[in-house]
Amino acid sequence: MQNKTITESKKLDMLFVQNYYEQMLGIMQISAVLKQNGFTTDVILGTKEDIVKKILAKKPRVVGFYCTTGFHHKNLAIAKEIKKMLGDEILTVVGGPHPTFVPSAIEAAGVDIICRGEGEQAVLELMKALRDNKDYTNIKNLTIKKEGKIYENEINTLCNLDALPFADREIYKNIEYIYKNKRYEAMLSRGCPFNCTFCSAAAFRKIYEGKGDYTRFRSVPNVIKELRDIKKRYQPTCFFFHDDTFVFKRNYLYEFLMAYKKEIGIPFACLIRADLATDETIKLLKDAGCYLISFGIESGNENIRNTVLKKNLSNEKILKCAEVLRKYKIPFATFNMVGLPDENLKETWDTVDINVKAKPNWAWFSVYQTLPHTELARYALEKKYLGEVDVAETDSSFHENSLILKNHSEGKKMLRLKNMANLIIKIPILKPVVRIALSLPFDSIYSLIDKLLYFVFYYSKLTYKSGLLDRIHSAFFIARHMKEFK
Ligand code: B12
Repeated sequence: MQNKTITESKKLDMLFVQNYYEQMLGIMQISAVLKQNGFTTDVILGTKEDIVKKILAKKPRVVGFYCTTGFHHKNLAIAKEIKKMLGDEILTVVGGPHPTFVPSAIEAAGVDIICRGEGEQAVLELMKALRDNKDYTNIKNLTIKKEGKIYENEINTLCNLDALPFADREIYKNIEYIYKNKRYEAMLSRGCPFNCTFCSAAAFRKIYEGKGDYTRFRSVPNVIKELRDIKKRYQPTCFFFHDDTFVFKRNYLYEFLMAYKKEIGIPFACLIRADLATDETIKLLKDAGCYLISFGIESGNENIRNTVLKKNLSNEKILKCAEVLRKYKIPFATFNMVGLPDENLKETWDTVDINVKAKPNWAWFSVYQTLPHTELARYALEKKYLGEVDVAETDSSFHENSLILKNHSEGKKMLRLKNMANLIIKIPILKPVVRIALSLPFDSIYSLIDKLLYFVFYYSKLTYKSGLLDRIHSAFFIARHMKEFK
């Protein structure tokens, strides 16, 4: 009955819902596979109300949500609402890291299917089954709720990245802001080989045990061909490579950088691990056009960084990396977290202090949120920093607050210091003033300072916009849409 309704009229096959105002590779990748097989796709974003309205107007065959932990509240609420209105006329599929680690998401009202892990093959098989009126309850990576029963299927082998079609950028043609953005997101690999306790990488690897090499690279010619296509078609001003660690495989990287310099030659940004970037590597990155590097410090306290977070990275290596980046004049940003298990205000100061020494162009300070199935989330539970149910209740804000900080006697001060960290990094003599300010409840002023500094030092200088108007326009866009994503 359900499939009959779906196939009666020609409709949009798959409508993706995303929670971020940038190109998302997962969605573009699935869309490319679907279009290659004759299916139609589109993507939307906005407030909950906007999204519901758009879904009702487009009435696709399937609505697919990209869902990270924290954003599941909004996505599941939308799924519930549209299912209430459209019933069997529509199927809802939730994919991405959240359902991968919290498969109980299938039980939520309004969710028909969840996808665990990679979605290309699974979604394609689902769409084909729907088109051909065939059974879709046995597709690998999918858990399906149908007529009151739940069908859980095993995880598929990992896909061969070179066999995938290039990401479908055209899916954004109806979202002007994303479509016109001249910064292009790309990846050369999938899967981080390290075991930091706060990150989902180790949990992903576990799910894929025995299913192939979790850390995989595309061949250099395959990546270059895609970048060449993008360059010709869209004239990007820069690329952003989101690989977890761009510098992990040195020979591969050098081969890529040589080809990139010769055939692409436009500025690019990437993420590295401080201890993998030698003087030679950074010199080559600069030479190939790298204009921005980001790397994780996470905590300035070595005990927390290496014992609690298992990052396995010394202060010395961090400061050395910063020095080499300055030597080759590559602007850089660091990633830092506040509110980690075992962290007190003293350790938050350690994080500020190491950044004062490293002198990054921008230091991202976010609030640590426990991610499901990570070692650190288990540790936080064991040490009673939060209660059992709280892990899946993670908030979408990685900048405002967390359960750990709310329960912490110094939590307020740690949050204030987070917001004034870049002020101290830029003007270290202000440290005694900030120390006093931590006891004063001017939280909105501290948050405003943070936003202003972000605009001046990161946004306007390092995001590679095409001109002043472009910068102002996108700053307004982001400010206006920031709240929508919750
Ligand atoms: C690039 C990136 C970003 C970018 C772009 C966002 C994006 N997701 O594309 C930016 C910087 C914006 C970002 C922001 C954030 N990120 Co991030 N990010 C990544 C990173 C490094 C790569 C993502 C990627 O492009 N992968 C490649 C594509 C091909 O894989 P994929 O996105 O997983 O998609 C596949 C499957 O998930 C599935 N799938 C995806 N979407 C859908 C949709 C449907 C319908 C279906 C069926 C399947 C499906 O199929 C896809 C193809 O196989 C990952 C780490 C990683 N290695 O995955 C972290 C990661 C996704 N981020 C993470 C986090 C926590 C965040 C933030 C919350 C951080 C913050 N401080 O604010 C925000 C949340 C933003 C948001 N609204 O989702 C976590 C999520 C963990 C979790 N359990 O949810 C990850 C896993 C890293 C980690 N620390 O563990 N991120």
